Amino acid sequence: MTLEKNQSSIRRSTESYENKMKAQQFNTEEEFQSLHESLQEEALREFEKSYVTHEKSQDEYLHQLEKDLKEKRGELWKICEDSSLKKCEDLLKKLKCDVDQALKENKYHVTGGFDAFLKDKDNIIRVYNEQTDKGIKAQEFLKKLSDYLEGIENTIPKTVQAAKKRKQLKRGDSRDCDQLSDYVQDYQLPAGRFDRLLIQLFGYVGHGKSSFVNSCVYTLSNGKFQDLAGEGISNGGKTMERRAYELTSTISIVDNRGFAMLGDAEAWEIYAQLCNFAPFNEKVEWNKSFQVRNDGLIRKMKENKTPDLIVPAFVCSSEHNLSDAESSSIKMFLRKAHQLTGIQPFVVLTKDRKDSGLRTKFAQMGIENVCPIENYIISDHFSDRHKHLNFLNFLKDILQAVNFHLHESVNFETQRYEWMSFLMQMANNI
Ligand SMILES: Nc1nc2c(ncn2[C@@H]2O[C@H](COP(=O)(O)OP(=O)(O)O)[C@@H](O)[C@H]2O)c(=O)[nH]1
Ligand SMILES: [Mg+2]
Repeated sequence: MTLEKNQSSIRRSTESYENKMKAQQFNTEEEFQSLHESLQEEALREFEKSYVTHEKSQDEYLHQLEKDLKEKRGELWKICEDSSLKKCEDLLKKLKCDVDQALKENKYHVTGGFDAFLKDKDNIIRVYNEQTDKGIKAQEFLKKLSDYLEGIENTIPKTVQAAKKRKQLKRGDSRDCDQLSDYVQDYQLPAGRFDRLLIQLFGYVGHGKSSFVNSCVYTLSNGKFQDLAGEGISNGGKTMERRAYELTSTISIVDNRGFAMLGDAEAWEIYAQLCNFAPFNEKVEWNKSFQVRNDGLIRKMKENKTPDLIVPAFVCSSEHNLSDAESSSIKMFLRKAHQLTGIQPFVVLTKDRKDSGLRTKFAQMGIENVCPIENYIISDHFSDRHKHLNFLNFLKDILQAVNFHLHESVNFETQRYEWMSFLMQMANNI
């Protein structure tokens, strides 16, 4: 009988502890812990008063009660934590969404944008603080929000500065290696909208894509010439993978497997690369089943990654003889690449030969950016001012085309669905 009485006092004390804890809204871990301690103290005292003497000592009961309260504390803590986590995550997502939209619309990385950002930042922090019932994770998520905003705040002056520098590039500078190199090195994309700027190369096997990668890296590095991309049959074989090589912290150039002919399968694969749907550092397969293509698209669609801004660049040897049939399929292909990326493809004519008819052929296709160059190659890589200028001017022209493209306000989400539907439809017909 006394045992039951004592047990029921323990139950009552635990229930009373639980009810009082549940009735309270906590905003910090300290608040939670402090109430727990005072209610635990209260429960122990109450039990002491109601204890009825029997063979099990009061201390043993107190010890049991303490153990029960500790367990209850754990359960209640978990409930508070889960509900606070959900509330804070939802709120953070909503607040970030507004900033991301402003970044996409390029509201901050322009002259005067810094002040606009600071105003929005104050507003966001105020909205966050005003939201009640955020629970015990409120401080932790406030720190996350502040770090996120601070990250953006740090990039704005740099981008605006670089934009001003961009405007300072004068006409004569296209003959000045240092000016051009600074211009390329300092180039920044508006933060938040894109991850990197990628120059995506494609073209026939052996036309100089890997040598072009080596040449661009060499020109910007001021170091020794290196065969990074694997020119010709060095490195044990022809390029089979799509691989990005960093030129600056913003710009990378992407080497590719070359094709023997430009059929639908090859075109599909390159369109997928240009639309942010193809993987890096994997063997490029031209011929794939519908299922494999489809699965790849769906896998990429599920990734929630900041997109790369991709510029198409067709590499073609000046020595190549383009048949009429080839010309017409390349023309259609380049037009589609333009439509998909919003940027007219650049054509790099390697193994420069003054008498090559290709300059005219590409001009007749309506291509404005035809760049005849002589690559630095393993057997001939003496640094040459004229060659350096050619690569630097190519990069400068790319950046200017990108600047123009950035004026358009493109919604990446809408674009992604359009790309996906185009690629699926095309995959159906190969
Ligand atoms: N003379 C000359 N040879 C080049 C040029 N570009 C590439 N090559 C040579 O062409 C071959 C194929 O070049 P590579 O860059 O591997 O072509 P890829 O298959 O398109 O990557 C190599 O032997 C290079 O040395 C160039 O501009 N001039
Ligand atoms: Mg190659």
